Amino acid sequence: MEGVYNCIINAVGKEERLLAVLIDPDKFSLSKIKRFIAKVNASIATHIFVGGSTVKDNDTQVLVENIKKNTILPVVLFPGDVTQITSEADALLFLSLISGRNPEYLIGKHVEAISKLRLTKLEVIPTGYILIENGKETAVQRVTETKPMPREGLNQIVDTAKAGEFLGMKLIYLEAGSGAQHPVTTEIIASVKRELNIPLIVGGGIRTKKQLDATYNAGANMVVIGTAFEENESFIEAFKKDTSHV
Ligand code: 1GP
Repeated sequence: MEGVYNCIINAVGKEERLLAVLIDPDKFSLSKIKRFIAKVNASIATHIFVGGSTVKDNDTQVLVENIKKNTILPVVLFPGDVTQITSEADALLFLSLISGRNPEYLIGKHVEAISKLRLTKLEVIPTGYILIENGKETAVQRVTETKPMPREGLNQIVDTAKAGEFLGMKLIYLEAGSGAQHPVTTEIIASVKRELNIPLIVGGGIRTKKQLDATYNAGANMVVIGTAFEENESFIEAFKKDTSHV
């Protein structure tokens, strides 16, 4: 298999737009999974992300097993904590919260994760994770005890993303936070994208097709949507694959 990261790089090279559906094991009941994943398979989604801020031990593993049984899409862990690492997934976003200054989320959790990762074949993708202020406090902010970056601090956001790239991170993820009131602005996305030579992921608070398109048009290579699907499972049907030319 080519590997999740190489597939992303190839897709970005072809200017394809990637869409990750985020499933939070804490908020998504297992009984709905089969039906929901069938809809995801029929949509333009290219990846399934799994993770949450507060997930009970084992829930992630059971959820990932169930997802894998029902799809060939790559399943990528987007963990809120070390306990969410499970070998059933294809890859792991090894997140460094570079917008914050809490050493636990810059190196502490990473060291803690190694004894688990040694036992898996997960593809580990170093990812610079940047939390941007969105109008209300988010779970990431609470759990990590870090402040998001102010939206008006454009230069600081761009420099942070570039520092992540220079530190060797392979992806940059601009995060407004789950259920954000305001998604990351197109100005921030475009400014960061201009400086980066690695793929850009954007997520948080995207609830409409219009917002999704605006996010891609500003320069996001991959967009992550979770809450909008949690609140209304049928929303995924708005993203059906166009099969008319097949
Ligand atoms: C959260 O970026 C993701 O970490 C997705 O956010 O749940 O608001 O879509 P939403």
